[in-house]
Amino acid sequence: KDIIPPLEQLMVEKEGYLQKAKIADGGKKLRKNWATSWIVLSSRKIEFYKESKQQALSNMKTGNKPESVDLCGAHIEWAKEKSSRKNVFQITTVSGNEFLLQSDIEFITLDWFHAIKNAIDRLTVL
Ligand code: I3S
Repeated sequence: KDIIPPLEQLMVEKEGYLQKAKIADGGKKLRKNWATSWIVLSSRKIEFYKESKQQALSNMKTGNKPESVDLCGAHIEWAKEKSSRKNVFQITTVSGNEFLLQSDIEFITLDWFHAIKNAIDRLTVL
């Protein structure tokens, strides 16, 4: 049978490419490994795709799943000290996953930071 998710979960607020490095999983530190990710922000979650948007869309048929990050209770902060790169911010989830996100282009990074922060703040008020 079809399961229809609530409309708000389907609403994409922002999507695009950023550099991403996952640095902790469930509180356990991981070796930093930067890679380009296609990122989709909706009201409650962020999805990280390893591949390009086009590849991701064609992979959906084969059931290739993105990494999904629950924004409920998550934290976002600038993380200058975590990398030699510029424009780096960190998202930390309730489950103890930590992600660094980065772009060399400042306004792109700022747009993403504020879009994600707004989503997190809205979830906190609810
Ligand atoms: O915080 P670190 O350990 O200096 O991060 C660098 C390393 O993760 C490095 O990989 P290796 O662990 O294989 O040496 C990455 O290639 C670098 O990009 C990391 O530093 P930056 O400053 O780029 O985040």
